[in-house]
Parts: sequence; C-alpha cells; structure tokens
Amino acid sequence: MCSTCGCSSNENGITLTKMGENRHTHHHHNGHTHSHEHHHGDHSHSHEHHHEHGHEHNHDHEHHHHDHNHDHHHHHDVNIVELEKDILHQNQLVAERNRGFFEALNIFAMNLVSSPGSGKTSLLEKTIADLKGEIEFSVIEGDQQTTNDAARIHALNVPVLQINTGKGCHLDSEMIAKSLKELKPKQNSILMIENVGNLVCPAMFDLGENQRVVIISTTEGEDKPLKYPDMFYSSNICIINKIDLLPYLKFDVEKLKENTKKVNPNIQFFEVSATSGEGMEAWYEFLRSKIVKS
Ligand SMILES: Nc1nc2c(ncn2[C@@H]2O[C@H](COP(=O)(O)OP(=O)(O)O)[C@@H](O)[C@H]2O)c(=O)[nH]1
Ligand SMILES: [Mg+2]
Repeated sequence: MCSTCGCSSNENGITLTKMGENRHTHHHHNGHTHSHEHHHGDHSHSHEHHHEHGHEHNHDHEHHHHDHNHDHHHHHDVNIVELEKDILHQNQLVAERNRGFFEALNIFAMNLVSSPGSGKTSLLEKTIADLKGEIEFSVIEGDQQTTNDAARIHALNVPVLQINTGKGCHLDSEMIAKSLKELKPKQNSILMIENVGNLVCPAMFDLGENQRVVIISTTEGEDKPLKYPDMFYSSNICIINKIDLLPYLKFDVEKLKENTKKVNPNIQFFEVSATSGEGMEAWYEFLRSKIVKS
C-alpha cells in the first residue's frame, strides 16, 4: 500500500513477463492489509499473453501462494503513519539486498523515473541501440498494464523483463528482487530499470539502484522540480530530454536547472534528444565510465 496517494500496490499481485519466453509468473505479496479480489479456484485471471514463434505454451503459474491469515489491520484504528513506516522499512531492507547483489556482480543499476511520456523508453532504446556492442545491458520495465515498453526493448535483443504492477503506481525493492531471479543480469553489465511513470510515489521506494535518474522533457514545465521536490532531491542525475523541440517551445532550460538546483544542488545534468541523438554522447561517456573493463 502506498498511503501517500492512497493507491493499492501490493494487494493485487504483480505479473512478471520475461520477453522471448512463453512463461510468466504471478507473484502475490503476503501480509495483505486489505480485502482483495482474487479469483481463487476459477482461474479467471486475464493475462496478457505474448507468445512468439508458436512455441509450446508452458505456463508456470504460481499464483495461489496466499497466506490466508491476513492481519486485518484495517478493522482497527490504524496509525497510517506507522503503517507507512513499516512498508518503507521493509522496502529498505530488501533494497539493501539488491544493492549487495549488484555489487557482487559489478552491475551498475539505474532507476529511471519521470512523468508518463517524458521519454524513458525512447532514451533506453536509443542508448541500447548505440552502445550494445560495447556494454552489456539488461532491462526491467515497470508499467501498470501493458508489455509495450518491454516489447520495444526486446526488439533490440537485450534481456528484458516486464513488471506489471496493476493498480500500483511504483516499483518496490521486492519486485526487483523477484525480477533479478528471472532476468539473471550478467556480471559487469548495466541494469536499466524503467519505473512506472509517476513523479510522486517512486521517490519513496529505494530499489537498491546505484543511481536514480529523473527525466524531464522540454514539453513539461520548468517548475516540475519545485512541484515534485522529493523526486528531484532523491535523484543523482537529471536528464533533460526532447531538446530537439526547443525551437518550437517556450521552455527555459536554465530556469529548469536553477529550480532543480534549489532542491538538489549536487544533481548532474544531461541535455539530450532521444530521437535526434543530440547530446547523447556525454550520457554515453558517463555510462562507459560506470563499467570497469576487466
Ligand atoms: N521530439 C521528441 N520526441 C520524443 C523524444 N523522446 C521521446 N519522444 C516521444 O515522446 C513520446 C513518449 O516517449 P516514451 O519513450 O514512450 O516515454 P515514457 O513514457 O517516458 O517511456 C513518444 O511519442 C516519443 O517518440 C525526443 O527526444 N524528442
Ligand atoms: Mg515507457
């Protein structure tokens, strides 16, 4: 549960889809605090199936791992602040485990956050297409409903796994821990995690990433960092995307940077266009510097 926006994230279960395999896994979180609407026994879940090449279907459903001794906290007086603290504390513990996993394998993990449509997937597509020969990438795509973004990455032939969060408005560290077991990212690689498009809730959930990258496009307001300070404060990098559109817009890049520095003086900027490729070289140099050649 994410009590900041009142969304429900953990009670409906998530779906993991590994692209290029006819297999998906459903994970439900235990310790639910809400009544939920699972269709037990009748298998009436509606899955999005992406079967390719007519392979034999090998569904590996694991979706009845419920502990029915749920704590029905909500029947009592709940201190919502305490509950949120528990969730974030639990998230932090698993985030540290993910960080250990990345460190052991020398994986540089980046958590990409932005509003919907700022260009996260486009940036990944362009980056991977250009650097694929030099750097090993793997990708985790977060989205509420579709596997569209994972399909776009899969087209580039890199390992990609889609997490569908359902009603959930953010990824959490547990989802990433489960994904890592399926995705098995390689040693000395870069893992890109595209978070759910939302500048609010993902700010609170550490995934164990090495760096958080907030993407803002020139079609958004210069005051975004002031409206969503938590996200800009918790990010290490700010990518200003769609600079190819600047001639047509009243968007002041310097003003945006100024506002961003008000909430986070240490943030590092890149100005790029994921479609024209302008400015991408500096971003690529940064990524290259994160992979120590063995
Ligand atoms: N002009 C322009 N359009 C872009 C750029 N990057 C992304 N777009 C477009 O913005 C839309 C949303 O991009 P997408 O990558 O799906 O955004 P996401 O929701 O953050 O993953 C698409 O129509 C992209 O083609 C860019 O640098 N310049
Ligand atoms: Mg996307």
